[in-house]
Amino acid sequence: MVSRLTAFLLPLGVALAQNATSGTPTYSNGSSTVPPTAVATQLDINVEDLWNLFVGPVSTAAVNTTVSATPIPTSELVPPPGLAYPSFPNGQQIPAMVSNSSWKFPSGFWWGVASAAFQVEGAVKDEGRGPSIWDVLLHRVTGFSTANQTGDIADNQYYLYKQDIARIAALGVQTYSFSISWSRVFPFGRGAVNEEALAHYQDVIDTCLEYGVEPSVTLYHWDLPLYLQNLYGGWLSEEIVGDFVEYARLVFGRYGDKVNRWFTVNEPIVFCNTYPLPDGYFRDTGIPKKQQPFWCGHNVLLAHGEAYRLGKSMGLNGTISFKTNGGYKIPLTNSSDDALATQRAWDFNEGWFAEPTFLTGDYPQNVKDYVSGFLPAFTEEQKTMINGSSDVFAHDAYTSQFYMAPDSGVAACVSNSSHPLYPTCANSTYTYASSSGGWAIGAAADPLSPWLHKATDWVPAFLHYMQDTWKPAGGIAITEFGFAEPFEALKVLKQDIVTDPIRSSYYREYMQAILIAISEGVDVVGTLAWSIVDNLEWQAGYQSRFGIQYVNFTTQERAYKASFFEYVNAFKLYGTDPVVPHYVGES
Ligand code: PNW
Repeated sequence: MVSRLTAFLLPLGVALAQNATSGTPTYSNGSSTVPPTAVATQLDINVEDLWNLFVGPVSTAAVNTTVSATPIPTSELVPPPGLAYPSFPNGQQIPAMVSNSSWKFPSGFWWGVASAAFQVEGAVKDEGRGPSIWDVLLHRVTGFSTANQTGDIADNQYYLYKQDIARIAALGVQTYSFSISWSRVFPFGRGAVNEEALAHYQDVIDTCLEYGVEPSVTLYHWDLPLYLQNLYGGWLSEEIVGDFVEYARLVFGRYGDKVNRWFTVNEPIVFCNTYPLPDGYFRDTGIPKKQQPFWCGHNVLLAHGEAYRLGKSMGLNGTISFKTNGGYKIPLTNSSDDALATQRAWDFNEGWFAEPTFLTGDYPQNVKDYVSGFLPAFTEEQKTMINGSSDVFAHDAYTSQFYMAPDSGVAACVSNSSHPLYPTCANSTYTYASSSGGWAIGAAADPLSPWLHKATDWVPAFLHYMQDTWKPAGGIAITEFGFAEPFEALKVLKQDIVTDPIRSSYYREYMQAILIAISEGVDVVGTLAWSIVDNLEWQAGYQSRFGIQYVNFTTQERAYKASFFEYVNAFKLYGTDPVVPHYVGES
């Protein structure tokens, strides 16, 4: 018999039958008999089997039913003392210490906090959820996360969402942006629908509306249904396009009348670069490892484009957008090779997805030169479908970075496919050139998030760059930004943890940077702070913390950090629309 454990490695769609006369199994793909070694089976597998075979036992939380919310006591809503000061304002600037009258967030500006299903929900096996690739990565791949921590319980938001929504409502937060777990709705990613999951998200959306918070939904934030990875290689196969579109159809159909802002995929620049997945845990597609991110990107663009067109044809009122990510890219020196390298870095990151969706329906030339060697070219029809398929330029813009040519130069790298920096052929650093003093670009975040430095002084230039380069008709939204205070997980006292000076100044200065850019004519339409609560920071586990609320992962208690007040304060001072707290009780 074909082992159940190895079945996923073999081609599917070939039926296994017992030979009635000899008792030996024969294998048929419907037209001819094939040798047993090349054979797979159509396993009649249920969700429990998927868990048992590929993930194993999971932990469960003490609280495992939905908890009602209680009003947030006024004593918790007292802002902290000032933690940041403007630097040496001269006489003319002194009024700006209170408020700068030339700054304003326009009416209709939307702002809030964000999360993602796998990072906050926990309850991974409850109410029919199927496993995602992340359950396997964190349970089975030793060392994949820093301390081998899993998403099994996380913030238990699957049951605690009412209080989490109440807590942001009490500070007057306007939007909660969360993602739906695809493998809750379709435990196999396709086929049977799990109505319990749909009822759950219905209630999350209704609870937001009840507490005066606008729900905003991302369809895919990295938690690919495991079954689809093992069936056809997940994002590496064009088969995913149809499955993603059916998932979008169901979710748009159920919640389309209540959600104003949709995001299809979160940061394919990141999740496509998680391919190749670790050897031996998932189906091997045979696609060369170096090509895999680009096959993923190809299928993401098709899946997103079709889902966008579907949403529009269904008459959704709200915006539907694609979420890109990445920092501002600054040439390290003014050499022409550093300029070339910087352009290649834009092209192989933001440009890879932004140029097709906003400008041309196809890749930047530098990317095309590389991928045309193996990817199918987009047809004219596909290009038309992809071009113009994002209503807002939704960018997760945390930081900035310097770029420079590889030591051997850009040209030598581009013509050498075994160069370690090929095909991007750009080097990067967070440190100014030694001729400029060799300083860090800004304060470093937690060492477990080494890609992140506070570089808020580059944000106005970055916002201009986005507007000038991709010319989004619906404006720019910063759909994630945030900071991991260094060593926060090592702090012991709650009052020390919630006093987060670097994150606070990050939010203050980031909001100032947006106000400056708006006053200079950049069309910024919204911001989402990452994250509503400390949560599972993927491979960094619970050690690197991005919450603007603290979470005690033993008791699941939450507490506002000083940075949360800093963020909200920007809208109190400079918002056109009032900040309206909801669900505040007696202290
Ligand atoms: C985002 N970079 O990822 C994700 O959407 C979140 O799930 C995550 O928790 C958050 O940022 C904080 O890490 C990013 O290297 C990962 O520039 C890496 C980068 C940016 C965003």
